[in-house]
Amino acid sequence: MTISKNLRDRLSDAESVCVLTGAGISAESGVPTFRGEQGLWKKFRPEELANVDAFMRNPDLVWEWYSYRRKVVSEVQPNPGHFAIVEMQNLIRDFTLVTQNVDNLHSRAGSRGVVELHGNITRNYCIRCRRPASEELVQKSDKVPVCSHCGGFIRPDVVWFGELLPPRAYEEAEDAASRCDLFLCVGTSGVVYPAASLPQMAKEHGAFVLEINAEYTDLSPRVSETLIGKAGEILPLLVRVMKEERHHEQT
Ligand code: BV8
Ligand code: ZN
Repeated sequence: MTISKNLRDRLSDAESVCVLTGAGISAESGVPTFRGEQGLWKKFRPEELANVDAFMRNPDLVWEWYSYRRKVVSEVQPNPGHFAIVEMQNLIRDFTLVTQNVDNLHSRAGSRGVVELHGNITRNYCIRCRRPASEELVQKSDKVPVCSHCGGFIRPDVVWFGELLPPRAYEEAEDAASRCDLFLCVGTSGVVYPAASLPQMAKEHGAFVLEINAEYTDLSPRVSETLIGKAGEILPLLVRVMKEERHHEQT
């Protein structure tokens, strides 16, 4: 993979970097993506399961889907793509990682202050009193558990379709996107809003927007450059170039 002169300069000079990740960065860890050919789960589309109505209509089915996904993410490891982002955070003073993923793999890899736009599947809470549910209550139930305090259903702490993103998280993401001079968009199909509006926001504020994806996406026509390939291979390469360029300047 050749790194263009333009991108090399950006990697060398960037003072403020914002990274947006989607399911593609976890694919090499073995976590199925949403809209890939292997699909996430049987015949259902995420939009049909990841919403409140589906949960209220059939809480056990939705709970089972999340229990399956929790089990998958507990059995996999972060991959070189996640670790490269940790290294990048150590190189850049003003660095923000924004993720759409709920699999907790960035935090497990060592990323600090991860902005979780769509929540985190390892956290659950009561829909009535909103108390956090204990790990052992969650683990032992294959049916939807009920809150030991008020009897309400327990749900995963993720943002479902039609639900607002956590306001503070989205604000932090918008701030980072509008002040960065380099925006990396990694492993996302750019289908889900408002997360998918962040690359455009960065570009409008003058950032160099680099897309890294296994294929071209809806975002591709609107970014500065697209690198086609695996995040787990491209991100370590970018960090190597960043180190070379910056070490070079330091000497
Ligand atoms: C809201 C948590 C507002 C749950 C998720 C019509 C037009 C525009 C918008 C809408 C619309 N109708 C409805 C909306 C709004 C809706 C939306 O955007 N819908 C889409 C489907 C059209 N958005 C919402 O509802 C949001 N809320 O807007 O509220 C509001 C206003 C007022 C009042 C009330 C509400 C909430 C959205 C959050 C939904 N929750 N997840 C869960 O996970 O169970 S979204 C879900 O999709 C995941 O979080 C996931 O991260 C996200 C995005 O998917 P991607 O990450 O991009 O994954 P995908 O599989 O699509 O793509 C993977 C990519 O990786 C591919 O491109 C592939 O090529 C690439 N890849 C694969 N392998 C690799 C790779 N790349 C590199 N290396 C590899 N190895
Ligand atoms: Zn409760």
